[in-house]
Amino acid sequence: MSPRLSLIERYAAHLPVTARTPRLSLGEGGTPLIRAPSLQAETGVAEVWLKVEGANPTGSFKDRGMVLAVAKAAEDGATLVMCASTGNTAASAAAYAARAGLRCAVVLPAGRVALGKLSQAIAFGASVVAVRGGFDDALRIVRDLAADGGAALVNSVNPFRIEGQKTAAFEICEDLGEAPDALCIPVGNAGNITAYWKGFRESAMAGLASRTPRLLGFQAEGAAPIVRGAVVERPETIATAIRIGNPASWATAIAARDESGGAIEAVTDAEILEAYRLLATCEGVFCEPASAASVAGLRSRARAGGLRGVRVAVCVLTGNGLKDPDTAIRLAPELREVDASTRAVRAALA
Ligand code: AN7
Repeated sequence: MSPRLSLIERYAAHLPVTARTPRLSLGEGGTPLIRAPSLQAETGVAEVWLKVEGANPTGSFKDRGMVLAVAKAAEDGATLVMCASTGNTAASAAAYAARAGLRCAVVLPAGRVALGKLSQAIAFGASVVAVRGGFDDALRIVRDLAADGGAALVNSVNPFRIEGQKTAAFEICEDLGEAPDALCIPVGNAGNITAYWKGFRESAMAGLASRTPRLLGFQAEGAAPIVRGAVVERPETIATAIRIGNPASWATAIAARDESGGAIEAVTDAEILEAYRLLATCEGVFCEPASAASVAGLRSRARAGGLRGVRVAVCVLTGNGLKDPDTAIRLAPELREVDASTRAVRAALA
């Protein structure tokens, strides 16, 4: 049996790759699309599917775009890649840079990056700097630093990131044999909703689908600049991955929303955490809090009657639950500790 094709090889015809682009891969893409029966029963949507992006090599969708951004940086002769990050971009950049033999520098908001992501950036050997500020400050700083051309910037302002990430839309159309009616997706810096819209449009042009879906994007209520129509100076949410007040891909997210006939709405932290818990306990899928914003949004629209005409919905679960063990444990009841006897354990479980 031969191993499955890497993302760059599989989608080469749709990506800006040349004969000189390194065939870099850590096994990204080809993630599961699984049914969500509990959500179907609750929302009345006939088919609800989860696109489990936490199954990517570093545990988030970022790997799809990062493999291409780092490969292109290597092709261009770069020796250093750089990014700002709420955590997942940093983990992914650090991994692909290590694989490609490039150095990696990441700038993070101090104290606001989930433990799993920080461990990854460190383990993969990146130079990590935490700034006293938010993601938006970190992005401004790396844009400054990269402006002299000394480092390849691999945030989603890098067009290769969007190109790589659009492949998730191709996969969904291939797996369903058609585009879904609606795609629910968390929105932070807004690169991913931009990428999906490009991917769905190209899927339709390539004959993988006969139409395009409505894109339903969801921001956390305390970090919802696109919903409010204004920059949020001090974004706040438990979903640290999407704690972003001034998204870089704002304009293209609005285009995706409007051209697809969709919407970008806010969900509360309470709704996010309820969806997070339901996904794990009822569907057996452990995603990180930001990812659960897509399902929180699906549920909130279902309650409000906002899913009329939607027979097939896909929720993008952008990152793995293991990324943020602190949140999982903080929500759980205290762990009980008893004597190491059958009797004591039976009593504790009763
Ligand atoms: C799990 O890693 O911005 O709207 O620096 O990690 O494309 O930004 C992460 C974003 C959703 C939002 N879900 O995607 C970063 C970063 C998870 C994420 C998003 C992120 P975009």
